[in-house]
Amino acid sequence: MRSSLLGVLMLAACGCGATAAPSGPPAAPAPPGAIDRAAMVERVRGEMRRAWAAYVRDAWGHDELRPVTRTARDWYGESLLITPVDALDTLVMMGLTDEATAARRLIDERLAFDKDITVKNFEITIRVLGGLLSGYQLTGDAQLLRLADDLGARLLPVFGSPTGMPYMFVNLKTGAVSGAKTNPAEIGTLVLEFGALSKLTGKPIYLDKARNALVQLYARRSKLGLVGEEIDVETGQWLSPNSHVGGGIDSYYEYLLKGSILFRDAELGRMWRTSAAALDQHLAEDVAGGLWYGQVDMATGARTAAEFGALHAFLPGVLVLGGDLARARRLEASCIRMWQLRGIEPEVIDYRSMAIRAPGYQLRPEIIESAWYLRRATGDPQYLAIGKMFLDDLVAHTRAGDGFTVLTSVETMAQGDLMPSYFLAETLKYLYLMFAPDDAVDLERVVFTTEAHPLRRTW
Ligand code: DMJ
Repeated sequence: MRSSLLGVLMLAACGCGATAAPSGPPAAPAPPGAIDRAAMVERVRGEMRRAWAAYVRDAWGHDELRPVTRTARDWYGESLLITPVDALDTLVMMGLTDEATAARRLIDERLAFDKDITVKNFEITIRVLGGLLSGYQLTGDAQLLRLADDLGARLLPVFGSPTGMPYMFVNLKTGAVSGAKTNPAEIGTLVLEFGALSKLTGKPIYLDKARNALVQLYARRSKLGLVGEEIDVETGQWLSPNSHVGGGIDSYYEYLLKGSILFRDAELGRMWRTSAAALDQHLAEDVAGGLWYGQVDMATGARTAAEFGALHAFLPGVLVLGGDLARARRLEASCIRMWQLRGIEPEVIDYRSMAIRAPGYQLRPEIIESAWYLRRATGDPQYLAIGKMFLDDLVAHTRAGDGFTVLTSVETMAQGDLMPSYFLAETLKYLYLMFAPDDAVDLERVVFTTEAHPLRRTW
């Protein structure tokens, strides 16, 4: 079903067929003037169609595809259809109508949550709850909202801690919770999905619980305005003072700002501005003319490391949304430098020595997402050239059969064997948006979740 939200794009037949290139020194981006946006839209759309077809052929009905061995992976022994749910809105947005219909039918007919499995609340919220909600808004299929409501009710027990901050895990059948030691990202990256569920079902409890968790976490920030890496939701005590914008913390900051935009929530907006000022003051660091955000002790501000990586690369996009274009541009330039070290970004580098600390690449979208926000906000065509570079490099190094796979090392380009669901939900979606006409998405009313699910303010 074609999206009423995203408008009709002029899309023709698949233009896929790029072949693997030999690895070598990283390529420089093409001159911006040479980018044919319509042709790039077709290329990305072709890659999506092909990767989806690989999932259908080798992992249909399962959570994720292992594209090298052409086998399937289920996270919890039985499938929650994570890839179809995560990918549905991308298929709709790209106008891949037959594929979207097949995904939607599979979800309608087979997805059920009355299962005796213990799931990670954060991952199931961002991938499954978020995917059901955006799928519902894009297709009008009421079964998707019913499923979201059922899932939301089964996840709610996580908020039953003494502090109101969520436990990490919950059993979908029994409601038993576990995992009191958790982190800001898992606590603070729920308000968009739970909040939208409240607005669409008329049940305020979801928004109330998720928003309170965010407020409780913020209330425990240090005197410097920073949060640490690990906290106990039963005692409210910090277990790690390590403060940064990478994995385990990242999307907490993202949801302060995006929650304020989607729900027109002035208090969340103030919380974002206070936090962003603390990040700029204590984490940001200029090294050889480049801007980076490293690691400090949340209480003292003492620097503990100078590490940056693929997950940190969400920040330029959020800075764009927050109105700080200058920092966003400079930080994205650093991210691109990181990508060009080897022609694909590593998971973690030391930005002072530019040494690679963790060499894998998990098919992550963040650097592309940020480039898209910058392209939209600045109109600067250099981001189109950079988008093409990202796609060329992905095709050259991460294509596996008809799918794409993670790399165990960007130094050797050795491939692992997994196509994470977010590659279809996020990585290919942001590449598509990079080249698609800007009226494809109305950013005045649509907020993309951390998993790139577009939620539309209809309330
Ligand atoms: C996705 O599941 C989400 O973007 C999350 O916020 C971070 N990790 C992956 C992508 O890297």
